[in-house]
Amino acid sequence: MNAPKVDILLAADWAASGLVQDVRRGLGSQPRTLPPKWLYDEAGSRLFDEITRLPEYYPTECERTILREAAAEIAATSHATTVVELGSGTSDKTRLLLDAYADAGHLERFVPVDVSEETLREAADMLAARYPTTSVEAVVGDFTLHLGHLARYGRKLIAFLGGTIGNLYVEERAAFLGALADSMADDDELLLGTDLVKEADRLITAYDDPGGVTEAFVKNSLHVLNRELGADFDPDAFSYVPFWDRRMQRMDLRLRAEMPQHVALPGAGIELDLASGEEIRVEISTKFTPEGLRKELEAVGLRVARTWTDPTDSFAVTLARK
Ligand code: AVJ
Repeated sequence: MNAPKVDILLAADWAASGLVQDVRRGLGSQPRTLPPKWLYDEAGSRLFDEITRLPEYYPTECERTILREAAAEIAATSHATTVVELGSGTSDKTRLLLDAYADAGHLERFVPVDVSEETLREAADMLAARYPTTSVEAVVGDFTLHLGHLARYGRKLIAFLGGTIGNLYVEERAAFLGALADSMADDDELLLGTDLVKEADRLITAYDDPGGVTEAFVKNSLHVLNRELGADFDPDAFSYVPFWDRRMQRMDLRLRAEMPQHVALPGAGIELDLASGEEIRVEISTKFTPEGLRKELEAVGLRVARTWTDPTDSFAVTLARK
């Protein structure tokens, strides 16, 4: 069997030192924020997986519908022999794409990139068994830091699915897309999944499911801080506040302190005094229009070759080239 290779690009202290930095910078200043990558420890990855199966959370099914329809065409017109997936998680929907490439007969290598080593190892084993003639070369890495690593693969399609790009702030997104374009050779391709702007009701429901799975996912960030930094957050003292920021066209997911709180985070060497009603932003999820996205891609020298949307126009998958 073709045992998967797993390359670890994250330094042993990546989580420790990165989390400390992010916590000092983000929680220590106003507005208080925490980058969403810290949501994906083992429990968080499991909760996110559960979110993708909620009826209220439409993006996963919409993107799956699109990939089911578009995969054969993408594989048939693509020259790629390597498929890279950024933020690959379980690579669940990606199998539709990999199946199509495998059928088209030119998939030499699959490179899933994710920060979660456990999730990645599990996915890599499953994928290596499913695609016996494809070399699975997993990378434990941070897609905002390790794009340079990808330049070594020629003729590649870089898939960045699920709408994860929506997690980045405007400036971060521009820097990320620029670095992504830099890592691409002239005939490389980008396949980008983005959630689309839509009525606020539908958006809010998708991020505020009645079963509370999303709330548990967002609150898990406090458990991560308690465990990793010896912090003493009381997750029950916070309420979950998701709202649609119309001006910035993004969902803004926050935790609000329901009473004044003093929190020590010894691992980061800081203490916080939170007033009653004070909020911590744990995640943003930006929504796009096809036109806005086209402009952002063009700004970094990428041309849109084709955009697919699902029948409800909820989600888009865009194929772009240099
Ligand atoms: C994984 C970033 C695409 O923004 O919809 C889902 C994360 N957070 N529900 C999203 C998420 C709460 C998700 N992404």
